[in-house]
Amino acid sequence: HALVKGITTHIIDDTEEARQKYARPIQVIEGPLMAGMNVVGDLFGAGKMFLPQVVKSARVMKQAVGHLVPFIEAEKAKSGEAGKPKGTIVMATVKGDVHDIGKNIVGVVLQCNNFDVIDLGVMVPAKKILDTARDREADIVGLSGLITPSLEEMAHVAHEMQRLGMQQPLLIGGATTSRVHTAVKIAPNYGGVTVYVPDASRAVGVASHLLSDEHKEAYVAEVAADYDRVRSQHAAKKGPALIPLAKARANAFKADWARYIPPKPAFPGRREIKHVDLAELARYIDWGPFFQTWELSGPFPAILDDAIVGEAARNVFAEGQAMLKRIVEGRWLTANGVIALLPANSVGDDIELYADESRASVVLTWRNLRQQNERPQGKPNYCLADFVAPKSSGVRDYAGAFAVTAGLGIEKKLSLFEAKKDDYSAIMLKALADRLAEACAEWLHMRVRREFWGYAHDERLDSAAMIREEYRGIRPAPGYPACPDHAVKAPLFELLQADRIGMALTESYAMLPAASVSGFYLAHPEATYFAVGRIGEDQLRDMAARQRRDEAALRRELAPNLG
Ligand code: B12
Repeated sequence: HALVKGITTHIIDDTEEARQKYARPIQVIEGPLMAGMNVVGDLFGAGKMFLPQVVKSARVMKQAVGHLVPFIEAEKAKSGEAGKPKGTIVMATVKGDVHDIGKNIVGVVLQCNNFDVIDLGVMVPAKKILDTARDREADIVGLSGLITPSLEEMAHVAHEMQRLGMQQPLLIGGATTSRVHTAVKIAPNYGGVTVYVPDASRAVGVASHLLSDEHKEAYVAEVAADYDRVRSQHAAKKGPALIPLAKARANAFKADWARYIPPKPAFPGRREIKHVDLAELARYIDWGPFFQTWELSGPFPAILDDAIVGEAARNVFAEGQAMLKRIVEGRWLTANGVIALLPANSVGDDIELYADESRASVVLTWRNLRQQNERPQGKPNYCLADFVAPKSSGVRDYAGAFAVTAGLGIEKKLSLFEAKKDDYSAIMLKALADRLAEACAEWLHMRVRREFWGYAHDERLDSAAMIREEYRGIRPAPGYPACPDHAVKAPLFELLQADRIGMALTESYAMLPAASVSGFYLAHPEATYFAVGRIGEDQLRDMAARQRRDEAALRRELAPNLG
């Protein structure tokens, strides 16, 4: 009962009582605990129980197992035998990437279903993943990644598995991964089976099929046939009709620069904003994605009254609020930000940021991509550079850069939760840190508009209006659809000296701490978000020339936009 309901209060006493009742400690796991987890698994599979509850049940299970392990070990030392899990899965977030909420959720759900999960954490090089898989005789390897550079790293791991003659199934998951990408770019590197897993609820079914003597063959054949189909559809797919880059440029968005008077930043230059008041940030939280993390779908606040997920949403929301209060009052996290507001002009599709008003010294060139798909009549082919006055116009425009984090100090609390085998609280804390990071980006952008740049000093929007982006200006973040190139974060971090507020970049341009956001500020009233989408070979060549980079390397980086 405690397990299914996720109640931890008497778990050690109850487990001890059960241990004394059964002949062997392993029987407590194989008997009542597994029976409870099976109920949880079935209810989750049938859509009658939701992820927060599953993770809470897993917490009960882990704590109970934690109590039993010493007894099992003692017995094993005597008899030499142990209980057998369904299979061993080595999981990791790939090299260069720092995101692990999704992976951790999958790990918990698999453990609930009696899989032995060896979680190697984040930023794990291929060699370590594959050495571990070999040494621990893993049955399955699972990879996770959130940002596009991780896609290439996953293809590399698959390639390595082939080179090493491995046979284990490879599971692929994480926000940027997809069935098409897995079928087209990852699976062909590896002779073993590669499967894309869209979410935690699917992971158990996939792993069980792959390890079942009865179902494996048919399942592998089904996946192979499906991916063959995906590959041929992908090869045959024409995608949107593209126009030549020159034509796209001719159809750029054209602001009326002759009549535009760019607002001059009230406080130009670099500025650190440290130890931001977390209580203040809490007011700017967009709760929508919080429910997404917990796999509860629906818009906030309507989700709280939803007929199906409403109760689960209310519970996890209440517990999220309670932990948020503890984060704020106990100062569990530190939120810092840094901005730079600088003279800027566009030169073609590039945006140049200058050291000072002389505009003689370029401190950062942000090279942007332009939409190249055929646009409906009257619609421009956007590029972010369109929103900054061209150098040739003589108009003295400005742009901003920012980096914020709300994840400083998180490890201390996380290790406490991990020591207590409390995945639920660890995932909750990470999800809240992410929300605070986004809120910090929102809050700082508001202060930039109202004070530091000051072009909207009388702006007064409530947080709902802010979430709807009813303000002037945008804050595009590298990696988002309007600016898919992550690499610009390197010069951006240098310009901002982001290390001084405790932030760093990995080799794949993921930011540390994980709960971080960085990007640019553009203030033109008509500046808007858009998706660059597919680009042509001519734009790839043009970009390689602008960046003075090897075309092949750039091709790999821009692969998601090349189709
Ligand atoms: C919340 C969020 C964030 C949070 C952090 C999220 C986190 N900790 O994971 C914050 C606000 C910090 C953030 C920041 C950024 N983000 Co963001 N973010 C999102 C968002 C809105 C939701 C992601 C999420 O949490 N989903 C819920 C979790 C539980 O799902 P999940 O991770 O996908 O995991 C599930 C499955 O994928 C699967 N799974 C995952 N791993 C594994 C492993 C195995 C083995 C298996 C079987 C299954 C499996 O099961 C999981 C559970 O169901 C997405 C958009 C979207 N709708 O996906 C963008 C998104 C992921 N972000 C994106 C980007 C670009 C960024 C930034 C680079 C922006 C910037 N310049 O600042 C930064 C990077 C941060 C950093 N540290 O480097 C892009 C990435 C695409 C790209 N081109 O690279 C996305 C897709 C948005 C977009 N549309 O462009 N982000």
